[in-house]
Amino acid sequence: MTDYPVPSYTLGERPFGVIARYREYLPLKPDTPAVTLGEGDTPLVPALWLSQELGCRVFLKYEAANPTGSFKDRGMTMAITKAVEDGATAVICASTGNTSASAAAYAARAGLRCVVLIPEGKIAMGKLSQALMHGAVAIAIDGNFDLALEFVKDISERRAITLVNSLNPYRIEGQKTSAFEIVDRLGDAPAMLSIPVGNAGNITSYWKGFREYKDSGNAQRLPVVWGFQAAGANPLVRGEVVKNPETVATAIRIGNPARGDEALAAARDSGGVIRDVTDAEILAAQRLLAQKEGVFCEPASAASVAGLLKYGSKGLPKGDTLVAVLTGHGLKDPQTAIEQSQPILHCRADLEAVEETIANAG
Ligand code: AN7
Repeated sequence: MTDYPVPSYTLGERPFGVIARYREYLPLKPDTPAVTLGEGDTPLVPALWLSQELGCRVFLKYEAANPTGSFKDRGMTMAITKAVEDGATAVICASTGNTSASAAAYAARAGLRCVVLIPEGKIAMGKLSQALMHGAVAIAIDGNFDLALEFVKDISERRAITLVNSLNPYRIEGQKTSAFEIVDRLGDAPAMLSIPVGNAGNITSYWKGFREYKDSGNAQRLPVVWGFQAAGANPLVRGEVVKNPETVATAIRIGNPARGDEALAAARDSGGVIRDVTDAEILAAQRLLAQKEGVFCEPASAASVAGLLKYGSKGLPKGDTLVAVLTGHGLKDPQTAIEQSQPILHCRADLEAVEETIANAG
C-alpha cells in the first residue's frame, strides 16, 4: 500500500467520483484511497430535436462533462488508483489525445511520472495542451496510434512502468460505471445505445456494465448496441486491419483496435451491429448537435449521432429510449469547429457599420 493522501475534510453526502459511487462493483481493496477528480455523474441530456427526428426518446450521455473533458476519466481514476495500490511510480500510454490528457491529469494528482506517445500532427490542440500542462513527457512519433500502442505495450512489459491504455482491465472497470449511471437515471437500461468505436474499450465497458447491472437486479433488460466507426478507420466493418487509417475524427483514427473482438461480440450479443459513417456525415452531425440541441461535442463523439441519422430508418426502438454517448468535448478540437463554421464577420469599430453588418447577416 502507498501513502496517497486521503483528504481529511468531507464533501457532504454526495459521493465524489465513480469509485466512491460504485465501489461495490469495482475490484478494489476496501481501504484503497481513490485517486479522483470527481469524474462521472455526467448529464443525460434529453435531445428534443433528435427525438422528433428519430421517433424515439433520445438522450445524450454527455461525457464531455468529466474533469478532463472526456469519458477517459472514468477509467483513469481506476487505472491510476490501482497503479498507486500496486506501488507504481510511472505510467505510460499511447493516445489519439484524450487518454493522454486524462492520464496526465490523474498521474499529476497521484504524483506519478506520466509518459504519452502520440501520432505526430494528428492530435487535437486542446488534448495536447492538457497533456503538456499536466507535465507529462509527451513523445510524438511519425507513425499512427496503432504503432504507438505496439511500442508502449512492449516498453511496459520490459520496464517498471504501468500501461494505462484500455488494455489495462481497470480502465474497463471504471468506464462501465457510465452504464450504471444511465440505468440509475432511467430506471432501466435504454432500448438502444449508440456509441463511437475506436480502440473499442468503451463499447466493451458499457456492455459489461449493462450486463452486470442486469445480473445484480438493477436493470430488467439489456440495450441493443450500435457502434460507429469512421469510414476511413473502419476495421470492424471491413473485418480486417486498416493499415493507414484516416479521418477528421482523430480520436478514432485507429486501424487495429485492441478490443475489436469484444466490440464485435457486444454488438452481436445485444442484437446490434457496428457500421461506419463518413467524415462529412460526422461533421454534419457535430453541427446539428451544436445548433439544434445546444450540445458541443468533438467529431469522434458525433459519430454516434451520425450513425443514427444515417441508418435510423430501420431498426430504431420507436417510442422507446435511446441513449447516444457523446464521448468528448467540442473544445478539445477548436480548429475543426472553426473550419466548418460560418466565418467571423469583420467590421469597423463604428456603431452604424455594426448595425448594417447585423442587418446584412440576416
Ligand atoms: C472522444 O485517447 O483511443 O473505442 O487514445 O477520444 O474506447 O477507443 C480515444 C478514443 C471515442 C473511442 N470518442 O473510444 C485515445 C483514444 C472519443 C475518444 C473514442 C475515443 P474507444
